[in-house]
Amino acid sequence: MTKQHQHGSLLEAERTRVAPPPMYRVLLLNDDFTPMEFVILVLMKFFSMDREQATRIMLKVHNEGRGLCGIYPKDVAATKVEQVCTFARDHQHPLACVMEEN
Ligand code: TYC
Repeated sequence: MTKQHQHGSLLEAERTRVAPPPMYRVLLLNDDFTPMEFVILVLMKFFSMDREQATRIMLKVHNEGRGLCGIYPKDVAATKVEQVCTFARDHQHPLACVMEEN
């Protein structure tokens, strides 16, 4: 279909444009047992942060109870949560990771 094809007064490309996907925040939650270094490693491994960024987010979670790791489409956010939860369980840490619609 050409760009010139019209429906009503709208060009086809305008009429069929889709909404952006809903985005989800991925958050880490604080607990009293997971080692700070483990949380830093999680943020580096699954959220592609350097050590400085990861340390800043870890301390924010430690001091404020929760902290933002990233914002992603639903399937990507769900995969991050699953990866973090599995990695934490595999190492016997209670670290919790959740997603929330933006
Ligand atoms: N509060 C933990 C401690 O003092 C560190 C920690 C930080 C745990 C962030 C979880 O998401 C977390 N060892």
